[in-house]
Amino acid sequence: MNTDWRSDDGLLSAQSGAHPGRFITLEGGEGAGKTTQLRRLVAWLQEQGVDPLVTREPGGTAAAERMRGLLLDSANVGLSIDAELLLVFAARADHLARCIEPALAAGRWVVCDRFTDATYAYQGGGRGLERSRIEVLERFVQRGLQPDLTLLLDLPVAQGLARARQRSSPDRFEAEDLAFFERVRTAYREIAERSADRVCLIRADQTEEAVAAEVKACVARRLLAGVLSR
Ligand code: T5A
Repeated sequence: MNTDWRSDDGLLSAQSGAHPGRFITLEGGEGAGKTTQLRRLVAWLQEQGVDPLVTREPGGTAAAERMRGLLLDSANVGLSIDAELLLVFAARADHLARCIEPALAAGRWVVCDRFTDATYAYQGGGRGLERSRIEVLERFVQRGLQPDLTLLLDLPVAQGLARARQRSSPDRFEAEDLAFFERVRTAYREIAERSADRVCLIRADQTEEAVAAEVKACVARRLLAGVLSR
């Protein structure tokens, strides 16, 4: 990913749009095509007159990007699971306070590559952490804030890993075994079932164009109808 994801607080307030802020997240396993679809979605939203803030997790602020570095660095192979979970939420707390919440408060749309569903999928499903421990931190850090819409790109694990590994050398997560990623996928699919009102499950084993068409249809149906009819 080459995009500079850091937010600039001055820019956020200067660019607040006329539409009420909406919070969209993209989720999925490794190599599911989130970044590819995020770029397409943002370009399409701009055509519709919505200029969203584009960000990612872990990361999105200078400090959270440094925490991302710690989380992804293969040198930290022995990092404890609790430390991993706390780092994920420490990064999220900074990202929310200094990037996402000010943008939403200013009426701006936010499109974010991964959010807390990834914690339930990777630390909960993949690492086997109890859901209740994640819920405590979610309540503490998010104080009720949830995405308005989550686009979950679902792909067989082997296919996603092949795509991801073709592109770059494995980070600390990508070095996990197949069973880890099968648990991640199962956890994501369970989230989609449990939160069907928020999550759109999209088959990602299609062409980029076909996936993009489903993404647009989902956003138009769930979020844009009110905006376009004004
Ligand atoms: N993490 C994150 C946690 O453990 N807990 C958390 O709470 C959070 C927030 C972050 C890591 O952190 C972990 C999970 C992750 O391991 P990341 O960079 O966000 O890392 O996640 P990755 O999945 O590693 O991101 P990738 O950039 O590798 O995958 P994407 O974004 O899903 O895929 P993308 O778009 O880069 O595409 C990958 C390749 O596939 C091709 C693309 O051209 C590219 O080469 N591609 C397609 N090929 C064929 N058909 C299509 N439809 C295609 N779409 C894309």
